[in-house]
Amino acid sequence: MTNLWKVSTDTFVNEKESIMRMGNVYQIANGYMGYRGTFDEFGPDELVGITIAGIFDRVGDSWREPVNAPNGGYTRLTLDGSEISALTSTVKKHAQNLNLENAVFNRETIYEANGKTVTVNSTRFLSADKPNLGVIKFSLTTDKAAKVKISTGIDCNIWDLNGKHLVNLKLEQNEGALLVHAVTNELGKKVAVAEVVDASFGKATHEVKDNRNLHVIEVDTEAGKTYTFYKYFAVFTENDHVASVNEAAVKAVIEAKNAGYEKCLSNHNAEWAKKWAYCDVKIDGDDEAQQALRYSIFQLLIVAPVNGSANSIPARALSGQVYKGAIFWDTEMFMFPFFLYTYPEKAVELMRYRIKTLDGARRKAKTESIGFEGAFYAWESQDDGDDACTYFNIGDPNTGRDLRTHFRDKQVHISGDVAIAMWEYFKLTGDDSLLLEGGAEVILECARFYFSYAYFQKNKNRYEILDVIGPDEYHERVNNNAFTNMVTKATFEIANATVAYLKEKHPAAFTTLVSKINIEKELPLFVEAEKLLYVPQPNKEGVIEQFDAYFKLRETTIKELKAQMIHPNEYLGAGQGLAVPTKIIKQADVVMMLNMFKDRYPKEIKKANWEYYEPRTEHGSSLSACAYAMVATEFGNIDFAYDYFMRTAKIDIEAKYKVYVGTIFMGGSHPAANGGAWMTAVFGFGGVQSTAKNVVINPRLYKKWNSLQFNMIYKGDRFKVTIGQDKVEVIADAANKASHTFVISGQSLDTAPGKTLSHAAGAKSLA
Ligand code: IFM
Repeated sequence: MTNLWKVSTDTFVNEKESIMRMGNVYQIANGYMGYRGTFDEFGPDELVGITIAGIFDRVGDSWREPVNAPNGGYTRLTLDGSEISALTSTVKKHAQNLNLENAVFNRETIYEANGKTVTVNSTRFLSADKPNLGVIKFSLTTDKAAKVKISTGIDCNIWDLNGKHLVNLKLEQNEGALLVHAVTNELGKKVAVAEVVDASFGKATHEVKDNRNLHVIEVDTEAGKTYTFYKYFAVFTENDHVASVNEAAVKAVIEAKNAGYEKCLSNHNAEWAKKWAYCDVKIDGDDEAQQALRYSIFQLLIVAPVNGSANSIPARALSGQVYKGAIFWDTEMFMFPFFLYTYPEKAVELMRYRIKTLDGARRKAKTESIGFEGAFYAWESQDDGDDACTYFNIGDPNTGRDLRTHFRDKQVHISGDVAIAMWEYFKLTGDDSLLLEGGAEVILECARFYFSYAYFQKNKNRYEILDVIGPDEYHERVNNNAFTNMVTKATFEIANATVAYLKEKHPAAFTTLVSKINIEKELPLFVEAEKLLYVPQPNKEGVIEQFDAYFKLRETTIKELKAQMIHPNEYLGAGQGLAVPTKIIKQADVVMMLNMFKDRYPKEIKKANWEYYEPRTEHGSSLSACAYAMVATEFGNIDFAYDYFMRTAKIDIEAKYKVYVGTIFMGGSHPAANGGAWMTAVFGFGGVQSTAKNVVINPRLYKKWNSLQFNMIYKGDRFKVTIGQDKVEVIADAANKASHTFVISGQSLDTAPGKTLSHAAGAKSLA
């Protein structure tokens, strides 16, 4: 029987691409750093990466990207003088697994050299309890007596896409621990890695060789006897606000060593048990879907920002430096809902990140294009909120030339996406503290940006949003993109609601804010803009035109278009891209809007647009499938929804995604799709929609599923919801503070603390 809490393989394919993909599948992380699923003996060529969240660096004119730390998990052996490595030795047997329950990676490999075998078993985790800490248990067993040399320590040969980010690297020994410290190239930020080893069977000597800071232990092994040692490594950077990163790193590893492996592991496990207690989703009757969804949730949990860090989650999470480690709309629109419903303290960090980077968004508004007011958030946002997206963000593999893309200057929906998430947090938690600590300022500055961007068409008496890119990035510089206009309208609504709320509940804070950002005179304009902002409406067939004159574009099929490609990685948008003059779109756009604003459109409109746009959608972005899946559940195409749900949920566990767009390498994990998988399960098949007033559940379970069970938080109170084929059960936690209204299949019910509510309505009864 498949263990649905484990991902495993007994195959090792000694090829670069397979090693890269496996590095993603088996990665571990703890919000502070990610460690790719590579072997102990691997180095930069195998893309070993310990990517640190929230610290970025730039070298020369290359792209700015997150910093990878020196690898404190490094170990290499020789057996009777021969190097042991999966790359060069004979691998007799191999097995590896990732335990989703606690983010522990284990590999066991039997190597053969000189007529002898050595079995290497190593287990590692990044502490969920102490975010700077990594812990490894390493064992080796030879089948015959042998001379084994163990070199273990910190490898400073670092995998970088646009590095070398660490300069003035010093390799030292300090209080029995190895220490590597350096500063980042651009800002001179201090980074330190310490490592300590606990081996009872041999004496370690210190060696610095080939840019590695090592303990060397030589052992004459007895046949069949297992030799085990433990490694503790810690990464600290100046962002940790400690007096000395060097001292903090050394202290952390010594303390961990003193506590011991088992204690570190049990503390780590206790944290993981809490995470799953809040966040697991159970699908009864479909093991494949269960495992894929659980793996998706796992991917989100491992990269949830550390409390108090005000960090966010990059589009390729902590799987490396791909996409510059930047934060896109992916976070607010695809990952944030998961945290908001299950783990609000992490949702808070994601929003604090946007508050922290508000000044960057202001700078961008002022300097982008003709210059605007307010906050224009970075399309690719890093630590300071300045835009890491370049004007030439993709290379053409046919010509080798850089393509001018307008992602940075025209994908203006990003600001509204931020404002919407900020307001959702307030709506569903009822907690206004985030608004008061900067969220309201973010919202008003986003509205201010849109007002300065909007164009008033006098003859039509309406505001229009011109010259933008919607989610479909194949069509640049279009006018009145339905998605963008709707997001803009929603931003004005939210800004006006924020003003009304603050005036009523926090008049002093409101006055302070209005005077701080000098916005009083503009507030009535937001009210007018909310009313007069144009949003494209359905035509007589019910289809909403994606942007002005989209319907006039050339009709073709994805097959026809792809047949014209000269290079398999060719980008279909930008300039002369093949999709540009056609109706083929990259990803859900109108359908994304219908999903986001589901209350505003009837089923028939959703169906008409879904049927119109689906054949024209390439799903060239991992963000696309879940939007189509969710909208399909709304009008009853459950089989299609299921296929697209599986596509979304399996993206990272299967790792069959494309790894190049144009000339740009983008092989990493897909947390937005992972969030999309959770949303499709809970919002799509579960039919859950929370409003400021109540929680609505209109289930439409997939036929194969006996039940879907998940936890959710609403207004700070916890619920366990089980949706069966003909029954919905809601258990309100006994510790809840209030009773809330759940509207299940149209019936309004109250959930008092500790009460179990059971309602005879499920997918079948609705069908
Ligand atoms: O944000 C997305 C965008 O919508 C499509 N291209 C990839 C980006 C990062 O995932």
